[in-house]
Amino acid sequence: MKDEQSLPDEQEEKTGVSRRSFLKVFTGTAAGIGISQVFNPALVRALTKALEKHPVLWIQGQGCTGCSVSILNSVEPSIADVILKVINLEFLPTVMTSEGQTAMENLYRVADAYNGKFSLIVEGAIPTAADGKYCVVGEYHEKEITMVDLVKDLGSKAGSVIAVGSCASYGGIPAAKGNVTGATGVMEFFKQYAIKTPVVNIPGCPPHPDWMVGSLVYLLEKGIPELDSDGRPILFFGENIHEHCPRLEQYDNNNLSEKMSDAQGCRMELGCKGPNTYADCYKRKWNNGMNWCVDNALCIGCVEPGFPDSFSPFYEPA
Ligand code: FSX
Ligand code: SF4
Ligand code: SF4
Repeated sequence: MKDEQSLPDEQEEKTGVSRRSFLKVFTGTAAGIGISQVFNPALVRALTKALEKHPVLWIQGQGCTGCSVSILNSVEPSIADVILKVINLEFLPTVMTSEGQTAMENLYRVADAYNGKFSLIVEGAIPTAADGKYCVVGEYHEKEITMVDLVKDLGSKAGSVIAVGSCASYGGIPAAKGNVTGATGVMEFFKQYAIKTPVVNIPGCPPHPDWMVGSLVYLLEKGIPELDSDGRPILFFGENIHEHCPRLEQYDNNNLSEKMSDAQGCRMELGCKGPNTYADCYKRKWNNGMNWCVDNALCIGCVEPGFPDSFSPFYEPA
C-alpha cells in the first residue's frame, strides 16, 4: 500500500482524479488483489502534462456503439473525470456536439497539427469491400469519407492506435460468417496497407471500461504495454478465466449447473467458454463490480480472436 499512501494530495488536486480510482483500474476490484507494479505514484501528476501534447481521436466504424456506451459506464474514475481531466479527447461522434463539416475539419486539423503524436482509438470493424462504401463516416470538402479512408489516413499519422472492442481488434460480429462487407480488424487492415503504427487491441464485446481507460492511460504515460500474441495487454488479458473462476471447485467436484437459473454450479455443460478465454472479468467484475457473466449466465469468449464464430453455438460445451 506504500504507493497509494505516498501519492501526495496535491496531485489529486491538480487532476481532480483520485488515487483510488486509478488503483482500482489497475488492480481489479476483488478484495485481496495486490497493487500492481504498473501503478506509478507519479502517474496522475504526469498525465495532465503528457496528454496536452497527445490528443485522442476516437472514430467509429462497423460496430454497435457498445464500446462507447461501456466506457461511458466508467464509474471510478468517472467518465467525466477521464474526458475533462485526464485525456484530451478531441473527437468521439457518440458524445460530441460538433457535427458535419465542422466536426470533420476539426478531426483533420488535430491529426495534421499533432502528426505522429496523437492517439487514434478505433471502434468497430472496417468494411473493406465495395471500396469501403459500406461505411461512409462523413463528408470533407464535398467528398464522402469512408471508414477505410479514415483508418488509412489517420492510422498512418497517429503515434499509436487502440482498437477498442472485438470488432476493431479482430473483426468481431461484422466479420462473422456471412460477412459480405469485407469487415476486418485494425491490425489486419494495417497489414494490407503496410501501415506501421503500433496497435494495442482491447477486445471484448464490449470491452470493460477499465480495460479501455487503463490501457489508454498506460499507453500515454509509459508507452505500449506488454502484449500477448493477439495484441492484447497482458495486464488485463493475461489470465485464463476457467483457471481462476470462483466456480472451479464446483467444476472439479462435478457440480454442474443444468439450467441458467441454477444459482450454483459450473456452467460448463451450458456452454461456458471460460476454458478458452483470457481476461480478468472473474476478479474485476462488471457494472462497477456488481457481477459478471458467469454469475448471470456464462462466458461466451467475447475477447478472443475468432469470436463469435469459433465459439458458436454458445449453448454447446467448448
Ligand atoms: Fe463491436 Fe463496439 Fe461488440 Fe458492439 O461498437 S465489440 S459489436 S459490443 O460495441 O464494436
Ligand atoms: Fe470454468 Fe465456466 Fe465452470 Fe467457471 S463456470 S469453472 S469458467 S467452465
Ligand atoms: Fe466476455 Fe467472458 Fe468476460 Fe463475459 S466473462 S465479458 S463473455 S470474456
